[in-house]
Amino acid sequence: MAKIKSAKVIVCSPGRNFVTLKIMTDEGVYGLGDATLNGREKAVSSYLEEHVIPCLIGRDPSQIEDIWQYLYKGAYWRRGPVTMSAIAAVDMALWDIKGKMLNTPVYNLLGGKSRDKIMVYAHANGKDLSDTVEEVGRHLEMGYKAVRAQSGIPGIDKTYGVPKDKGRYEPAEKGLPKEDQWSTEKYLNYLPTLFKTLRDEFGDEPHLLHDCHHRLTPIEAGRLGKEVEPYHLFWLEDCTPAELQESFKLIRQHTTTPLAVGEVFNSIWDMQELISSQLIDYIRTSIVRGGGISHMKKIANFAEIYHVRTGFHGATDLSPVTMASALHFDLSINNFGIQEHMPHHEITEEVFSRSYTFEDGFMYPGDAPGLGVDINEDEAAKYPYERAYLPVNRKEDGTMFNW
Ligand code: EZ4
Ligand code: CO
Repeated sequence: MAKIKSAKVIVCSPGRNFVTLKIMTDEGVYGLGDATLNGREKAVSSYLEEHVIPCLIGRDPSQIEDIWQYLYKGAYWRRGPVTMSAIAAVDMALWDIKGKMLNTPVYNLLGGKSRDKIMVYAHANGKDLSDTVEEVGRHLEMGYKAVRAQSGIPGIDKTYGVPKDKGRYEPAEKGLPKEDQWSTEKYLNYLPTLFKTLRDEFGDEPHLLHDCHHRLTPIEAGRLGKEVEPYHLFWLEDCTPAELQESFKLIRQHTTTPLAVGEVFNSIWDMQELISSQLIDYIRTSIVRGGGISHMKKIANFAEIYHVRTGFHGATDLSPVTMASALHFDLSINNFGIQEHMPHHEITEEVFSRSYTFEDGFMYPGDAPGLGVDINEDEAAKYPYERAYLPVNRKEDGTMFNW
């Protein structure tokens, strides 16, 4: 029986902050897990270092489910993004180790391939209407079959999804939180025009998505969903903050636009009613947020009964270790919907090597044993942690709002 010999947390900032757990066995095999929680990185790294790693030493790394239950039930304090990100990191690393020890890719351990390729969606971020049209066109030319369109809103200074300079959008910024501005009225008046223009320009075929980023009330979301119905979005994401799961009943009464929710959720109990009452169409929780591969398997299997498919979060704050885990998972389940793909910074790719690939709008996890991701610790050491936060958001009159 192999034993966990040691484990360490690597915090680095190649382009942005990442927290990576590396678990070593006494047989020389190691596994990687992602523990990055955007803007709260050090809370998870200290949770792992102070409270989790000491409990792992000497355990059998093949007992993934038992270790998951030990960390979840054994903490007494259940759920929450810090705890669940830490458990997720351990879980990913153990699946990675199991794959390496059995010399097979993780998707094989999850039931094998359920499809040949994984459809991903890209981000098109424009400062205004014409810029957004251009960005959507650029991504379609790159081969993407699905594109999320976000745009600057006329009359609003700085908002979600709009890069400061042309090109890459990374919401977390160094230093203390920056402030965005918000007007629901200006947003709602503008958004249908954006999607009408995109359909006029690109026709019916490309899948178009949009992220409301938690900014509408249920009835406002109902209005927006209804008004964009002619442009048949693939999904409208996080239209309302979802702590109050029953609020989605109101949205459902008003629109047939498919709804995606859950990138901030961290356990099956955050979405139990949303799924079982069929109030959403896609569940967004990804491997790092939702307690790792083991817990996400339960979520995806539960969702399958209720016609809910997966649409995992895949922004740049999820490290290549989560991206790889997600791709193995996406390939293996039947109720896969789509996968978000926001390519990492070139510097990130110098620290993390990966066997997953992108081609013509689809991604592939590759056939390397385990997750197929590695970290170069010497490279990582060149990029120490830098404090960074997600922005906060205020209405035009100064009221603190949802970001
Ligand atoms: O704001 O990952 O759908 N994607 C998103 C992301 C999130 C960031 C938060 O860390 O909503 O851009
Ligand atoms: Co989102």
